[in-house]
Amino acid sequence: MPDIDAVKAALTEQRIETPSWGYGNSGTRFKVFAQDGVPRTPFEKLDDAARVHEFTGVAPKVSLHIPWDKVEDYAALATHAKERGLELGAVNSNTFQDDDYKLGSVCHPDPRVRRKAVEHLLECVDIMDATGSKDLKLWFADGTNYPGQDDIVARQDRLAESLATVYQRLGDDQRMLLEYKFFEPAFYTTDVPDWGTSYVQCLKLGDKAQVVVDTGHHAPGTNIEFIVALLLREGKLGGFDFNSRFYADDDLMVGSADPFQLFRILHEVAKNGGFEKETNVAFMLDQCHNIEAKIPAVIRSVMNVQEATAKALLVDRDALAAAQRTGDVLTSNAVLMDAYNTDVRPLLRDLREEQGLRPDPVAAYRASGWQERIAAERVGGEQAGWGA
Ligand code: PSV
Ligand code: MN
Repeated sequence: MPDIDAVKAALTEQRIETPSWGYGNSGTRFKVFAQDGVPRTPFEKLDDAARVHEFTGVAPKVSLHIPWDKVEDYAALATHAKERGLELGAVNSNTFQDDDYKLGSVCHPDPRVRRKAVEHLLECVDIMDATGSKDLKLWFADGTNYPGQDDIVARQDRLAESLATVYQRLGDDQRMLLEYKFFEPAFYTTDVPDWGTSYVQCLKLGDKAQVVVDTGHHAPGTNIEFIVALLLREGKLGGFDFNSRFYADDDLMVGSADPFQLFRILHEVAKNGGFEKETNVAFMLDQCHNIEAKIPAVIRSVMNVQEATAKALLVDRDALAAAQRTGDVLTSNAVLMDAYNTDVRPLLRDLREEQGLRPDPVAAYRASGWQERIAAERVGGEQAGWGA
């Protein structure tokens, strides 16, 4: 049986990075519903992220999105983070909200547009230098809508050339994390649609390029844990963008749609060394809270990752390996299900109390008065949201 102290130690060391855009207004293409107290600046987003860390103890890192989080002085933003016990995490590029990018960015047929996109990515690395961020996270909206619209292979070549330019610019301790998504906004071809395409591009670039698995970016029924196991085996899993989906890229709270899938993914992470510091897997959230209160939703999401992690760490791996060796299908499956069916909430409550935290982070946040305070104080100005 797994040693409970070792499980608790691993849970204490786990770090879950939250996205700056999760604190801002968001919605669908039909409507963005504004909420009271939403941050107006990247500094205020960090103030909210600090509450998530205060009540969970495991969320000190915040991913930025450029230009949504553009500021005059990035060192000042990093200091603001540090003063609140936070660090700035991955810098996410944005090459999808400019008219020039109608036919793509780094894969665009026009070299001028490709250059413009690459310049933006290089600017993101400059920002990383100023903030101390280690990861450049790339998601490209590039693709085509109609058969014949562009040359599939030529677009891969342009992608490779653009990425190589940015790769050369990375510092020794900086990484490039290449995300894939099977469709949307392009509907016929997407230039990085799957883990294989991302992997092939990263392999050519070198060790500092790794794949990001956004759990919402697969066709229904895809076995995501298989992809995770395979990437870990190849040393190419850079991190996760966690969220839940029912239909498309829904960006709902992680673990809400399919907690069993999240457990299966984290079991492969645990089994294949993905929780070891040296493996350097970034556990990030990529979510939008369109109708629910944002800060408690981020807290809930962090807790969902913790619960699935605890269950994954509780798998009796010796018993599992023994059953697998003897081809005992039923026992193998039962060992896994025993861990999944364990109620880990008491363990996590105890752990929080041992760390001087309140056992129920959402209740603690609600009782803190922060929500009322920001609703009263953050009046005037422009609330952060898509494109801001
Ligand atoms: C768009 O699909 C997306 O959700 C990607 O997953 C990125 O990680 C995120 O937006 C931020 O650009
Ligand atoms: Mn993502």
